[in-house]
Amino acid sequence: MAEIFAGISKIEYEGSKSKNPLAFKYYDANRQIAGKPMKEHLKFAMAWWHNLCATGSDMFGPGTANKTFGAEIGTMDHARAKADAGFEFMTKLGIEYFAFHDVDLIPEAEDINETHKRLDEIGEYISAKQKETGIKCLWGTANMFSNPRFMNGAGSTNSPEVYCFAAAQIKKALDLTIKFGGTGYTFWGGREGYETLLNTDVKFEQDNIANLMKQAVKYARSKGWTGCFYIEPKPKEPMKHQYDFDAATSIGFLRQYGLDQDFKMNIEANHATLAGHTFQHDLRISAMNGMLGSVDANQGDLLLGWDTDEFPFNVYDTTFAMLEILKSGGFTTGGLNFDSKNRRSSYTQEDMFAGFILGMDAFALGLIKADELLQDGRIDAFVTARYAGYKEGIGKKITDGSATLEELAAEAEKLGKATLPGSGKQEFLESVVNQVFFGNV
Ligand code: XUL
Ligand code: CO
Repeated sequence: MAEIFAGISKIEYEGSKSKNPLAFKYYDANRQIAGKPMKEHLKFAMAWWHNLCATGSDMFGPGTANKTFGAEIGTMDHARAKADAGFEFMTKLGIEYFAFHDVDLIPEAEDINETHKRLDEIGEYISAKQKETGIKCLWGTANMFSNPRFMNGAGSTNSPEVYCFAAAQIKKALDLTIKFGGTGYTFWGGREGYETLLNTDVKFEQDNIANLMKQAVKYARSKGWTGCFYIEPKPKEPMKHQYDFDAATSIGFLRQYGLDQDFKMNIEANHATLAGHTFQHDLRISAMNGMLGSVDANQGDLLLGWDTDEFPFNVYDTTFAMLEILKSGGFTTGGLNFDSKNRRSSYTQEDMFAGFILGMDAFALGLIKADELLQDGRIDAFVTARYAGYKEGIGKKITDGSATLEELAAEAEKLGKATLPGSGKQEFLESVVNQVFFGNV
């Protein structure tokens, strides 16, 4: 098989002094951090959709990048060429996991039976490549938002017929995920939401989505699959109101419908910021509820109101993200999947590698700095001390729930006037972060 990324050899770690654009400066796969090699903390994954399929087209112009990989688009030769390109790309970057949408793998046919035949065929091809390379599947998913039949959603559609097509796609995508040994299956509710309440029964739609998820769990478990289902929250785009708005909303939904034992969150950085949160916030909300499953690693542009899926560059953000991940005990079934794409004017094969090198280095730095912040200990110590009043006296009775409202009120009346709570010291804490970041300059 011909090399697709000819002229680009294996990307090696060369250290922070290297000026080689095609080398890692910080990601040193086997370097031990907090008792584990970097690669085990980070569990990087490549997704088919932006990296192997997207050409940079937007509503103002066609694509700029050539993703034919030597084959004609729309053919099974092209499907195989994408798989060849993907496995060569991951091998050259030392990426050990992949993620996929069903219809990223093959050209979708008019008839779903033909689509499924093509998926079976590419499934064999990809399995063989997994055996050759040892590359594993992080998660699979069904694209239930591109095909026109999903104009009103999949689980939330007003058409039972379309609902059945959603079920058929989920069943097939689950079969493939299981075949690939995938440890996760993601629901991103692209069009599960609404534009106007004038035509929408929200409660009815949410009940139907939950039923579809329950049937998916039942099916996968009946096949002996022990992996984790994920909801990937996003507040808007393409729909105006999306039901999986953020981690808090999605966790509430899972608990309401009894799905919380089988599902966790797949948090995407730019989705969190679109919801008006930081990336770290949605990771914290997930982690503290035992719901931090996996991450789609990208970053947005706070000046823009849509999902820009940029390669992660902001090391403050990757550090705060890795801090949450480290504190939660790290990934089990999940990992860091690059749901990122090159800018439209970065259209060369070298740019594809540069994007991943940037993102992997940014998360490696984030891991290093998060570990240093934990070792420094001042921030954690401050947070512990901040709540120390709850360790004794009336404070302790508050936390163990034994103080009555009368007792609490009597305490206030006894004091007459409250002393101000201790300073939040935000500026000091931010300077600790900068000191850990830039220590010796
Ligand atoms: C869309 C998005 C998706 C999901 C999977 O914003 O992030 O790629 O990750 O459907
Ligand atoms: Co995503």
